Amino acid sequence: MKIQVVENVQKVNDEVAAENRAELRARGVASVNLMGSPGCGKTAWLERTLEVLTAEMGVGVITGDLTTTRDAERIEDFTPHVVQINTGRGCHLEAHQVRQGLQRLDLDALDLLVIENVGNLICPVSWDLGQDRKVGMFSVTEGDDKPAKHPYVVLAADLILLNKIDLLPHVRFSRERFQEDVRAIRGDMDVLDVSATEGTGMDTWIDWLRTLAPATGTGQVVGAKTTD
Ligand SMILES: Nc1nc2c(ncn2[C@@H]2O[C@H](COP(=O)(O)OP(=O)(O)O)[C@@H](O)[C@H]2O)c(=O)[nH]1
Ligand SMILES: [Mg+2]
Repeated sequence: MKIQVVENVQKVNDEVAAENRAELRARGVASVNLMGSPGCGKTAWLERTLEVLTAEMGVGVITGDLTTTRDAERIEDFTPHVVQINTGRGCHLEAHQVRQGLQRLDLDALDLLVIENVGNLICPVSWDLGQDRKVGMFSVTEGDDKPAKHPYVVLAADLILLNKIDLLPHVRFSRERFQEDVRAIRGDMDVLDVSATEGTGMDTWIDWLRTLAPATGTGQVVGAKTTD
């Protein structure tokens, strides 16, 4: 009986995620679900991204956090299109919460929506939100063994960002080992070294986002996946 309940919850989530996906497609908004540990630098990387990207396209952010509005307050300095979702004790965002977020955003003003998931490498992975792409973020301060220990985020992601690369000289971290472990899980996975504080990797990241969400304002989402 318990298993049945869990299955139903997941099924309802997938149905709502499909609605989110359909609505975002219909409104011409590409979407990215950004997942990573607490403190890996998701918000910092988004701040830096918005600094560049808002000059050429409409970018909205839905940010998930247990109890505070601090990330939304940070993002608000860069775009008015931001919604904070508080999950309470929930360790991940679910599609119905994103649905509520979408209802509070002016989708016609957006070309791209980035969803900053709750800081966690496990729970967010299995919950479809209706996004076009999933991005997994690690940082060098977490240690080079994290992809091996959290393979599911690597399996689910379309791109892996390795943040805080500026701190590489100061921490015990083997980029080779990190890369090898990622490739052992997903041979085709791209890993992009980035630094939110230095701006490293920003050009490549912005190009990746541009391909996903060309700033046409005409509702074209290029290469959007039809399924999650
Ligand atoms: N040195 C360095 N610190 C960073 C970088 N990115 C984020 N941080 C710091 O890491 C901490 C957590 O960042 P935050 O964006 O709040 O992480 P989040 O919890 O993943 O959203 C903050 O003190 C940031 O200033 C980076 O690229 N390099
Ligand atoms: Mg954050």
